[in-house]
Amino acid sequence: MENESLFSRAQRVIPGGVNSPVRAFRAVGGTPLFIREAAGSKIIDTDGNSYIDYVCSWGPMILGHSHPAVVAAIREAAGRGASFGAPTELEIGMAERLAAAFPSIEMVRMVSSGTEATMTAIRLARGFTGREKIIKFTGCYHGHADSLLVKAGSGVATLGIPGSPGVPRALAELTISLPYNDAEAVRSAATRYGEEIACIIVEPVAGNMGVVQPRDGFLETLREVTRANGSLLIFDEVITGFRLAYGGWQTLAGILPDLTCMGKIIGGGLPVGALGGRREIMEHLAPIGPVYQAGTLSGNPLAMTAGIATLDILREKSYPELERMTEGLCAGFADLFRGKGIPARINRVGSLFTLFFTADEVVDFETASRSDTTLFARFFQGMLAAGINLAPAQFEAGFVSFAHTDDDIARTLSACAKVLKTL
Ligand code: HOZ
Repeated sequence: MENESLFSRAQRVIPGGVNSPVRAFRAVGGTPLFIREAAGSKIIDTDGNSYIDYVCSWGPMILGHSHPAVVAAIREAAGRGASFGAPTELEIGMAERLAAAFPSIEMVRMVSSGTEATMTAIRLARGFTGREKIIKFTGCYHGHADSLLVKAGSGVATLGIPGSPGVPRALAELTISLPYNDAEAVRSAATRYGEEIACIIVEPVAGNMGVVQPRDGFLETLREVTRANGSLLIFDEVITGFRLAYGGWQTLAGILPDLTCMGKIIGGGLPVGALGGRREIMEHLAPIGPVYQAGTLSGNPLAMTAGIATLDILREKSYPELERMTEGLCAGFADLFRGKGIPARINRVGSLFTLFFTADEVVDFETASRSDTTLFARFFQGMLAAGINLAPAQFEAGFVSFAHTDDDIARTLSACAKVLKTL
């Protein structure tokens, strides 16, 4: 078995055998798939097994894997040089597209990952306001910068590391974590800390505790409170950007943050991140302003090319069609679980979904944590054996792409029906 031998080999030279913890399958057991190639809605592992893929590289592959136009654009750009450490016209094209798609963005700084985007956003908010405390929400994950690794979601929640060793206590104490969707908690924190708060950062639709939709009024409260006390509102749209609409959740909801963090889709599968916002704030970044940030691979020409090719195709796509497909999948899951009498809650927003193994409504990390993660692991393994690749942890989102077909959905539901008989 090639996967197993690669995993043993990997563990000798890479901590846990992986370069990002959730991939190690710790939450579900077994051997991670080592991927050989992928096309459309399918990934193929090194043993030659093909899977319908609902991870989609954790979001970026919204057009499906190896989209021919994106591949051609990358090939062509690679022939002109992989990195220059100097500006290119591509970066302007990307910034213009982002500014046009996000109503709150006037200026953009490209970076190389979502973590870099949120880390820079926090530094900028602190530099702009001259304040140090930040508010985040328990179970939201904004990458692994020190200030943000407090009661975080995704792998941090999966592995049960609420505050990571290595994060200085003095820094962690500046991060206040509140329950997601709890407007009252936000109001009382604002009353208590008021003008000490530099910013509130939030996933406008949470994806890293599993998918959780913001309650009516929650994001509006964040906007109101930050405006009243002079702090900045940061939307982390790394997952939601170009996933739910051409633009972000803000495009749909009409709530405009001061800063927006992006990543994933805007790199078309290549490493990328971006930070955007109002000119008066963005101009606090070096070289105009004093808030320092830099990167050798920032605005990398291959990443810009893949991102621009992806965005230009996406602009012509029908998001309602993607949503229809995902709705069909989730309705099918719900019927099957109901039919078997297995408690499940399926949260879906657009083409993002999570199947929680709990009878209770999931509105925040506390309710997400009530899921039966042992049952989730058995379900995951059953689905994988049946050729369906779901995220290997309960506190993650599933992703449907434009390459998924009705046949993929039907095959997924038929696999699910068989797996449920074994649970
Ligand atoms: N933190 C990512 C999920 N929310 C996982 C990234 C990866 O393993 O590629």
